[in-house]
Amino acid sequence: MKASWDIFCSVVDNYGDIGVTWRLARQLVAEHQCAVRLWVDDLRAFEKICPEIDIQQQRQEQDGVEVRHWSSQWQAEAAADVVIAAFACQLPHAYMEAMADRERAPLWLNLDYLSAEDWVSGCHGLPSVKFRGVQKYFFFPGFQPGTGGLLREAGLLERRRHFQADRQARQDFLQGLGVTPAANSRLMSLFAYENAGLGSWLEALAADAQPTHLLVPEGRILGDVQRWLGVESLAVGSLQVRQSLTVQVLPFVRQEDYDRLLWCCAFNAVRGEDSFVRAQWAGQPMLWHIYRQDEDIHLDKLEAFLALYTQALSPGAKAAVLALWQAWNTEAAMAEPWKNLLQHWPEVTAHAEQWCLEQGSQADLAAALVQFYLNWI
Ligand code: TRH
Repeated sequence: MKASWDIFCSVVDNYGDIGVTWRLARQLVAEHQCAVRLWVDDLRAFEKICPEIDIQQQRQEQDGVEVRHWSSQWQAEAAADVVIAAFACQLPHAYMEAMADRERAPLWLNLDYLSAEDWVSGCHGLPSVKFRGVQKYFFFPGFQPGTGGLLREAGLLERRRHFQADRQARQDFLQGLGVTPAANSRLMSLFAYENAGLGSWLEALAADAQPTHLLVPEGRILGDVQRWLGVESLAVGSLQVRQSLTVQVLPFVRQEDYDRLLWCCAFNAVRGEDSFVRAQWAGQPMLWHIYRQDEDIHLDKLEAFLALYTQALSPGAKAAVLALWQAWNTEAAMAEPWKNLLQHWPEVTAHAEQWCLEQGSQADLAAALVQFYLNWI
């Protein structure tokens, strides 16, 4: 009999919570034949990354996943064999009682935030709290052996390479979004939180000898883009040219298309957690805008990732990547770090693919979760 899985997703803000859990739910169904219910408290956020979601439905099926609206009026439900609380969300009390009432207790996991910090492999898989005899465990995604790994669907890297090698497929995809970059321009994407450093970066791109076509999905960074352009409004579809720089605002696309967008670009600025991982699978140079946390603790996470990511780079390229990422995440001036990165472009590009290969050789997060369950029973 198929193991049943319940994944609980509380959308705190943005799209990372639903982005990660939706990906995981689909993969468990498609690749591990699990019966998955995904409980989501904000179907509107879900709809943004998966337009088929009907926000009126309490219960619907998408890609083999039973999607349930997790509303404040909890109806009694039997607990599944495996229960995942994503990002430390609090399960309904009645559901926890149902877990404890099962003849055989379920495997209860907290799927944590992604971090490259050293302590992660030491804490991955450790027991956490107990509820009426039901033990909860920490499950940490990560980049190093001994962690839960990263979400990566079977065949993803092959599909990505195939697409990147197919000029027509890329062209068709971009045309579908209304994007027709000039042949000699550098295509880049920009998905980020508000950032006061953006203006100096756009300035440098505009003054560059090589043209840049910058694709900006609608979202939080648009205000900064608009200010720099000096325009009254900036809607989806807007296209603005300033010297060498073309800025184009894109609609928020479905999750699969966002992958393709990343695959088309020579450089991707990403944020949060899920787009950050997807940019790594794109095998192209990237820039991460990390999700800000109190007392700047996110900067430790940033440094931990950078230490790993830049390990194999030459001293010059390493310094260039560090300077650019640190400037972006402290909202400092971006022009000099960007120009410096361009000096190391071939090395940084080759390294992005190498990093992707290394990460891709490890077990993926869904497979690691299933293995954890099999070991546990
Ligand atoms: O939206 P985010 O900023 O989410 C954040 C982070 O996960 C953060 O760690 C968390 O604490 C906070 O939410 C609550 O960035 P992230 O993680 O990249 O999620 C964005 C999702 O949106 C991702 O799954 C990709 C998807 N996406 C689309 O589907 N279409 C688009 O056009 C774009 C730009 C993104």
